[in-house]
Amino acid sequence: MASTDLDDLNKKFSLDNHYLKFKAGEGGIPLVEIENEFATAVISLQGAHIMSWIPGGEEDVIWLSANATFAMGKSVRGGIPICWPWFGAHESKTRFPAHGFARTVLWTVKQTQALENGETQILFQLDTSELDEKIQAMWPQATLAVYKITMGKILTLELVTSNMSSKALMLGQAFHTYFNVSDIEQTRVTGLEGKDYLDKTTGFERKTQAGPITVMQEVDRVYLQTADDVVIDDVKRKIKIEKEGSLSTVVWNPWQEVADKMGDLGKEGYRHMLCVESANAVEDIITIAPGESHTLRATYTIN
Ligand code: TA6
Repeated sequence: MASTDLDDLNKKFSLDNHYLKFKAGEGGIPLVEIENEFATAVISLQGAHIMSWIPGGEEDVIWLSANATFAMGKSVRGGIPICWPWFGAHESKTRFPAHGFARTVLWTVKQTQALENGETQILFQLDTSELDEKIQAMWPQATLAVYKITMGKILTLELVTSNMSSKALMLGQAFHTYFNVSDIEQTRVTGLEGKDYLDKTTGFERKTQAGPITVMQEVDRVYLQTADDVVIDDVKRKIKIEKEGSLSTVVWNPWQEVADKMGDLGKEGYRHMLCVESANAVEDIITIAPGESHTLRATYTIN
C-alpha cells in the first residue's frame, strides 16, 4: 500500500550524499524533491508524476501550468503524467477516465539510490490488485507497474508493466510529457518526417507528415509505427527524446480556443508548452501474455 507518512518515507528513503526529501505538496499530496550535482527534480507521489526537472544552468525542461490544480484523485495539467493502462478514451466505456487511472492514484515508493555516476534513482510501484474497488471494477486484470526514474544531466524514464493475470493484457500507455518551450510558433519537431499519423482534430483522419512539425493551430496527432528518436528544436535549446518499447509518438498542443475551454492551462500557457509523448496508442497498443512484461523507456537530453 502507498504510504503518505512523510516521517516514515524520509526515514526509509532519504540518501546520505544526495538531497532527497519527502514533503507535503499542494492539496496535501506528498511529493519528493531531489537534488544532485547535475540537476533538481520534483515528483508527486500521486501518479509518480514528475513536476519539474532542471538540469544545471537550464530553465525547467518540464512545463507545469501556473493554473494547475492539485487535489487527490484529480489529474494535474503539466509535468509528466503517466497514461496507463489505456491511452485517451477507454475503447468501450466512455465514462471511464481519459488516459487511465495511473495519474490519479498514489504510487508506492520502493527504493531510492545514489548511483556511482552521481545520478539519483527512485523506484515507484503500482499494483492494481491493491487499488480500491472502484478502480478494480474498471480494471479487474491484475497488473503491476514498476517505474524507475533516473535523474541527472539526462532524465531516464522506465516503465515496466507485468501481466499478473491468466489472460492476455491489452496495454495502452504514454509518458504524456509537457515540454517547456520558449515560443511555440518558433518550435519545430524533427524525426517524424514522412510518417503516418492519425489527426484527432479531423476525426482521426490518416495523414502523412511532410517536413518538420510546426505548431500554428491546434495539433493533436498520434504518429503510428514510430520507434524513432525525435528532437524538439526550440529557439533556445534542443531536447532529444530517445525511446524503446514505444511504437507511437503523440504530439499535442491545444492552441488558444481549446486551452481557454480547458480552464487549467492558463491564458498564454499554450504558447510555452508542447506535449511529445512516447506512447503505445490506438493501433499500436501492446499485448502482454500472462506472466510476461513490457518495458517502455524514454530518455531526455538537452543540448
Ligand atoms: O495526448 C493528447 C491528448 O489525448 C489530447 O487529445 C488532449 O485532450 C490531451 O491528451 C489532454 O488530456 P487530459 O485528459 O489530460 O485533459
